[in-house]
Amino acid sequence: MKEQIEQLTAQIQELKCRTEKEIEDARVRLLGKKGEITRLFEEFRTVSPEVKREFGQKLNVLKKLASDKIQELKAEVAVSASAAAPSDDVSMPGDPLPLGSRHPVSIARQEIVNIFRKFGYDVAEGPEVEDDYHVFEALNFPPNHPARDMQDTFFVSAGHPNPLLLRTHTSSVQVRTMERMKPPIRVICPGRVFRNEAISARAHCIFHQVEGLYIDEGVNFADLKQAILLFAREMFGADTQIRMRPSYFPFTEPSAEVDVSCNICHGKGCNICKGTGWLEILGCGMVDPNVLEASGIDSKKYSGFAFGMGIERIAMLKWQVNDLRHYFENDMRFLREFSNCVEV
Ligand code: 2NL
Repeated sequence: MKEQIEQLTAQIQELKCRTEKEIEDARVRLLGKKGEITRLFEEFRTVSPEVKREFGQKLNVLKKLASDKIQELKAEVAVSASAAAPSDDVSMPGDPLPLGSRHPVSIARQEIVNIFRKFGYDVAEGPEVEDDYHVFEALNFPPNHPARDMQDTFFVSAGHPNPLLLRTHTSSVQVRTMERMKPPIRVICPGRVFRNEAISARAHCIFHQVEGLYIDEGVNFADLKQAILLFAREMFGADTQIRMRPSYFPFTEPSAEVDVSCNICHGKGCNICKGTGWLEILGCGMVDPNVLEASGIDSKKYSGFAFGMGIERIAMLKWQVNDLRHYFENDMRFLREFSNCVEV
């Protein structure tokens, strides 16, 4: 028995395997139910009591040697298998990242701006925190106009002769453009505006506007009407009609509100146009001479028109969204509806 133990010890120390199958065969041959070491343990039961202790220890050492060797061989084969495996193919396409999409207000703004860029307008931007002068004073707002009230405007610093406030329209950007440039001026001003209003399906305290301004010698109301008609046809379709209703703004005279023919019912009357066949899209007018003069433009030589529209409102009409609050709540089910809309 002693010889057998020595032989097996040498054999195990020398043991070499190249595959998992060879390791498993060796394990079964040594430690399996009918394996050589298992058989020695059976034989051990019959040895004389004087040598039992000696052989017991030797057999335990042998069994441990065998199982350690099997583990060691398994680890070696695993390492060489991974080294031999083909390396990662770096030319494989990567896992796609889920892409977000443009917000509908952003898509509508881009469409509006692109239409006016085609007409030759430049784009101008300006600060959201403005002063009273550029938002109200230079735009011919009388001193006690309700828009100048805390009720309607968010003030940043009050009690100052020219307080800071959050702009209530982007006209202030056009005022800054008139101060900086000589006519001809053709400019479009998209941006975020703020009004102290209760939030509802039709109003929000933060929303977006595009305003436009055109100043040159001899600009008249017919030019304004044609610019708005061409814009409406680009935005809502080639068969769109417009109508103008007299209105009032402190900064334009005369002023008008513009409706487009309802692109849902084509004049028959539906719940979007409330049975009228018309939808209001913007306000406009001829720039008041006081406004031109306040920014250093000679109102005897130059005239101009201006217009302003709410982007959310245009986007609601274009995509038949019935509640403005959808644009601010970031509900993914709503936003995903626009994932295949791209600007023109
Ligand atoms: C509306 C109406 C309007 C203007 C904005 C403007 C700007 C300057 C001079 C004169 Cl610098 N006018 N802007 C004119 C008429 C209407 O907006 O309903 N906006 C949502």
